[in-house]
Amino acid sequence: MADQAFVTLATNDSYARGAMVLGKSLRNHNTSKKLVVLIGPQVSEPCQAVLKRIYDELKVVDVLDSGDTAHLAMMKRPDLGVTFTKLHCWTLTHYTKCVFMDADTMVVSNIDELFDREELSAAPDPGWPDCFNSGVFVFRPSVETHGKLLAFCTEHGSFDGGDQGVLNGFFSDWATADISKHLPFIYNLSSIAIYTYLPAFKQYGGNAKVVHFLGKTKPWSYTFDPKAKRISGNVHEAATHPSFLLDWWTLYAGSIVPMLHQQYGDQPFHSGCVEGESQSANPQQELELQMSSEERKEKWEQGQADYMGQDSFDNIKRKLDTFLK
Ligand SMILES: *[C@@H]1O[C@H](CO)[C@@H](O)[C@H](O)[C@H]1NC(C)=O
Ligand SMILES: *[C@@H]1O[C@H](CO)[C@@H](O)[C@H](O)[C@H]1NC(C)=O
Ligand SMILES: *[C@@H]1O[C@H](CO)[C@@H](O)[C@H](O)[C@H]1NC(C)=O
Ligand SMILES: [Mn+2]
Repeated sequence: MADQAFVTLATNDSYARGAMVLGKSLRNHNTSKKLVVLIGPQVSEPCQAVLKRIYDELKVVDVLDSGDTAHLAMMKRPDLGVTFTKLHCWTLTHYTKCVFMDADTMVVSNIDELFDREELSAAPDPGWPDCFNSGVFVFRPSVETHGKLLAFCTEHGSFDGGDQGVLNGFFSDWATADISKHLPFIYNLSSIAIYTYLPAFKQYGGNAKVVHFLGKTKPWSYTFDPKAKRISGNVHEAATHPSFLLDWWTLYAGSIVPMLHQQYGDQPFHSGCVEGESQSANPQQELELQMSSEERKEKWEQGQADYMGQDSFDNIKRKLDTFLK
């Protein structure tokens, strides 16, 4: 459908990598919708070129440069800069309905059925389930709504300093008014939720549709050895979403990095992929080796064991076997 679109936002080259993977994951699952990426003016030429190959439409949003109500709102609330850029999605009025997705999400199945929902549909935030999570939401572009959102921002600010606070304040009847606007949690399957409610993940996790890489460390902050299929970096965070993180990197290394190479040509750039030897030169960085036993114990006690990796049943059994012998 030409008048419906998935929309994402990339403010810089790091988030642009997330947007590339998200767009590719939507394409790979045969979406019939248009794909739109909003970018900040900092996104480099080669990254813009790759985004243009994946997305139908790329729009540079420079709130500082717009000279309109968004700029005025921004001058009153400079702290909400990225939020104003995100709210810009309401101005895409050549579409009648859109689904916004954060650049740190990835789809693992076709989710075009989300377009059957109405504004504002979103999934509950696991941290505070009477709030919706603003990483994935259904909306209707409208200049009028955009204006009201900007006015709301300047008057009330954001209770969490970001777009989720603004949107929950504005669409404040979400929790109570219409249950059809509550997306099932599988649309915001945070890796964290897997560990806080493991029995539910075992029951429903196979139906995951969207993975949202929450937390400070984003998939693109790690490095990856494509040959060994090994991720290295900050294990504190990596341990909470090992298999989805590997899916992200497999897609990125296989489909995105070749496009980046074509666009950068002879210019060097940071792909995040490493050769085998630099990996073994720095074994401390390897995923399984980095967490100290105290940190692991703490994670266990918080119910956040690394069930799929270091604390998997096979590893525990092996350890028990050595004691028994
Ligand atoms: C890129 O943008 C994100 C979100 O706007 C921000 O949190 C992050 O610090 C930026 N990264 C860099 C390297 O500038
Ligand atoms: C997408 O469509 C192609 C071509 O019709 C098909 O081969 C492929 O299996 C589809 N992919 C998915 C995930 O359904
Ligand atoms: C998903 O859940 C996390 C917490 O696990 C929350 O912080 C985030 O905002 C939620 N995102 C979406 C899209 O629901
Ligand atoms: Mn996010």
